[in-house]
Amino acid sequence: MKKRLVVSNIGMLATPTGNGPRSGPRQGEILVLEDAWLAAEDGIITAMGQGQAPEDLLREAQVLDAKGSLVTPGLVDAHTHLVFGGWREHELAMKRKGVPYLEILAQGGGILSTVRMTRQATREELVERAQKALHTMLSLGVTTCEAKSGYGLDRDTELKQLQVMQDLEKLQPVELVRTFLGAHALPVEYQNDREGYLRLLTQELIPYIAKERLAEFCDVFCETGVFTPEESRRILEAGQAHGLKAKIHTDEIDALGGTELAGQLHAVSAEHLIAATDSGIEALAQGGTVAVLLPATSFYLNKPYARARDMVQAGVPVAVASDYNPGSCPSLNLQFVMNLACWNYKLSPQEVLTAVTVNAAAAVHRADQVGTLEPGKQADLVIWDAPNLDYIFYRFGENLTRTVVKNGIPVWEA
Ligand code: IZC
Ligand code: ZN
Repeated sequence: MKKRLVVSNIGMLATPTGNGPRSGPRQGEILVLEDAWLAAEDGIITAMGQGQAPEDLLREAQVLDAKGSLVTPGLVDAHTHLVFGGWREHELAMKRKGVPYLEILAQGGGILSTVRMTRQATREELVERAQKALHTMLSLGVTTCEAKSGYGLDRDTELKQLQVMQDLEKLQPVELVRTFLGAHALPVEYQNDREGYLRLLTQELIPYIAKERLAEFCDVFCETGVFTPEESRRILEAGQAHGLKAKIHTDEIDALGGTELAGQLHAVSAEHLIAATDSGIEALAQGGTVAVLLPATSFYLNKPYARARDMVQAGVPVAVASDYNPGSCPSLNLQFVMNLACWNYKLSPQEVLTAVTVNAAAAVHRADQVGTLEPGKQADLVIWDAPNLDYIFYRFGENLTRTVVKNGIPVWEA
């Protein structure tokens, strides 16, 4: 027999609609149903409507009473460095003195410090640390999460990180999307042999990871002192040739041309974009690339905020994500990220809701499955301790979820 869930007594159901990214004025168009209900069978939404939920649906259903509250799709965190071997609080004093992020990296700290810790950690230790983070994310409303490798920078540790993500899929309810980020930094062993590392990535690791289906995306950190746009092109094209879809970290600090590259390659997403220029924004619009903006990183690095309004204006679909990592964003709180997006990107609550649901789903190639509440989509949703959409942007700094549902199953309760 089918397992049925009915969410009744919804004060406001707010959701974007459709199976793809929403851009321009459509980014802010949300379907709002007041006094609503929603039904799911075997984890898939089958019906929704207004007024009392139909009697025949309520029979033999698990009923969740929303008590007049707001219901939205489950949140999608489209950019995280979830699996890492340790924190970098030892860099706090340096950061407070104003030593720049790239200088800490050039001195062998930053990403390279996390690489040392991640190489030393066992698979079990990495699973335990990431599982704890996922539990907190889930409590904050996140039901799908992208996760990047990139703290191994050698064959065994990169594979270990991706395998940890596979392990986590079986241990907890948050759905993971795996990204290979072997091009996160040049490892110390290859400091005098860039070409050797590029060959390792493009000729060995990418083909193997694609063949074993260990990742769905290939990503590169295109930045001053890290990988050039030419090197990024080589890596992403190798990924695409083997079936790994392209993502790129670009214009986080300097605009080198990585954003234009993203558009040219029709990358699924380009991420950070703090320093993006007009030509970069135009390229994203042309390429159909989702801009994944990370406002908590601007907050933490004390940097400007990406030009979100200009991107919406130019017709680029904007997603917003956490960038959870031990260096530039040691926070996984997507609700805080939503507040920042509202205040510092000047996006409306409706635009931000789209940015953390269907546009984030599009950035991880899942928009036909998650990111909206509509028949046929997965029943991933949040019942908020809030009466309407404005409320969750107006409050900040504490968790406002009441119940989180993944695939039709309540998996977290306040
Ligand atoms: O560990 O510093 N920007 N990669 C690119 C990061 C931030 C994560 C880190
Ligand atoms: Zn990142």
